[in-house]
Parts: sequence; C-alpha cells; structure tokens
Amino acid sequence: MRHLLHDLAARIRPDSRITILTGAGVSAASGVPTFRGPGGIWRTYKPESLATPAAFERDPQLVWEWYNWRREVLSQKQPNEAHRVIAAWSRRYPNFSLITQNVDGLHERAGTPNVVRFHGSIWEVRCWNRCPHSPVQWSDTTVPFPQIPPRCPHCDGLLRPGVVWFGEPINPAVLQRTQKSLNCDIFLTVGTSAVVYPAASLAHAAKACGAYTVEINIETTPSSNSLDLALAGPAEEMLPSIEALLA
Ligand code: BV8
Repeated sequence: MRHLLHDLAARIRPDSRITILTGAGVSAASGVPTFRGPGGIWRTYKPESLATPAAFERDPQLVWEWYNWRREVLSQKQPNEAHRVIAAWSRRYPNFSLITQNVDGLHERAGTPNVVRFHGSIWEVRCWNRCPHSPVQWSDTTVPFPQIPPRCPHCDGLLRPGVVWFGEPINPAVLQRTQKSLNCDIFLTVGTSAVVYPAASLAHAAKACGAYTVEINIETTPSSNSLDLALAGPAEEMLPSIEALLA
C-alpha cells in the first residue's frame, strides 16, 4: 500500500488541478452514521420512505422528525482528519474543487471554502409552497426545532429541508460548477458507495476528461475496477498519510 501512496503523492504537483468528491464515508470517523454501511441510516429507514417529495407530501411530520434527529446528532459532531486534510489542500492548490454528497456541513466547518453541495444542506430550509415572500433557500441551524414540522415565517406554510431528494434534479448552477471541476489532473472519490446518480457518474466523467482517478474507500464499490487507483483504507488515515508524503 505504501508504494501506492508514494505513486499518488508523486503525481501531485504544486500546480495540480485537484477535484475531490466525498460521500458519507468521510464523516464516519466523526461519528456520523453513513447511509448503507453497518448501522447505516438506510438500514433503519427506506430512502424512498423518507428522502422523496412524495414521502414529504404524505407525512411531513415523519420526514421532519428524521431530519430534526439528524440535525441534533450532527450538532454534537466535529470534523475529522479527513475533513482537515481536504481543507488544507483547498488552501494549497490553486485549482481545487470539493464536491460533496454530504449535507452535514462538516467540510465547511473544517474550513474548506466554496464547497459544491451536490445534494444541498441539512442546515438550510426552503418554503414548501415556494411562497413569493421567501428566499429560494436559507440557513436555519435551530436545534431542535421548537415545532415539527417547522413553518415558513413568510407564509406560515410548511418548510422543507434544503436537500436534494430522490427523484429531484440537481441544482443547475451546482451541475455547472461540477462540470467545470471535472477538467482536472487528479480526481479523488472518497467515502462513497457510488450507487446514487448522477453523483456516481462523476469519477468516470473526470476520467473521460483525462483525469487520473483515485478511489479511497474501506470497501470496493462498482467504480473500483474502472478507476486508475483504488486505495483500500479509511479516509481519516489515508488522506493524512498522503499529506505526510506531500509535506
Ligand atoms: C435524479 C441527500 C433526475 C438527502 C441523497 C435507477 C438507476 C440509476 C439511477 C436511478 C434509478 N432509479 C432512480 C434513480 C435516480 C436516483 C438514484 O441514483 N437512485 C439510486 C439509489 C439507484 N437519483 C436521484 O434521484 C437523484 N436525482 O436522478 O434526478 C431528475 C432529472 C430531472 C428532473 C427530475 C429528476 C437525486 C439523488 C439524491 C438523493 N439524496 N442525500 C439526505 O441526505 O437526506 S442520497 C445520499 O445517498 C447521499 O447524499 C449520497 O449521495 C448517497 C450515497 O451515499 P454515500 O455518501 O455514498 O454513503 P453510503 O452510506 O452509501 O456509503 C458510504 C461509503 O463510505 C461506503 O462505500 C463505505 O464503504 C465507505 N466508508 C465508510 N467508512 C469509511 C468509508 N470510506 C472511507 N473511510 C471511512 N472511514
């Protein structure tokens, strides 16, 4: 494994254009439950039963109880070494992009600027009615909400979490920023099971753009065999090991 890390570190130059895509695996060391791993959230709840507009329409109370619980859990968590190395790289490499599928805000709290939030943020809300008086989406870090489901301050209708649910499109501006970041020298996909689209297609798209593609995961995924390098290990150890070789 060490020679693989050396090979990767040797490829990273001061002017390298680096893009990183992260999933729940980078927050695992912070104690944030993943979706599909052991003890994962989807083991308890079916995604279709909670993370869809139809589920919200059917039972906004249940959906908000789940998001309110996740927000309470997240408010006790801190970024880990994986977040911190990514934040350090975001300041060191001039052409650096971070795309995250995570909605937990831990990359921002670790200091990474301009995070591309591919699936939105659990710390943002928007009016379910999209009422004319309310902004498109805004930050609300209330934990716990005094009232479930929370109401829009502008029209007293329902608020919804500012995340992308199954069956919902990715924000076009986010897609545009993502597309530009695929034009890079090195694309790392870290801590994602690579089963949710279109996020799972990004590493292959980057490879098609000529990037050297690397996966960091504790298990193999559907992407492992088609990328240039698959590093088997936890992100909170692998990223600091690579950083140690770069420093
Ligand atoms: C869309 C936000 C179209 C909300 C999430 C059939 C085939 C293909 C696609 C589809 C299909 N049927 C439907 C679709 C589309 C669907 C999809 O892909 N479904 C899948 C399940 C088949 N996609 C969508 O609906 C997307 N939208 O397609 O829109 C459209 C276009 C125009 C107009 C209308 C519609 C939107 C999907 C977004 C869903 N939102 N989250 C919330 O969080 O509440 S999904 C959620 O799961 C995450 O955001 C993430 O994206 C996804 C995957 O999770 P991961 O982050 O990968 O986490 P997971 O637990 O799965 O894996 C953790 C990994 O980490 C594991 O591999 C583990 O080994 C590893 N790990 C653990 N510890 C560590 C580690 N690695 C390193 N170190 C460690 N320490």
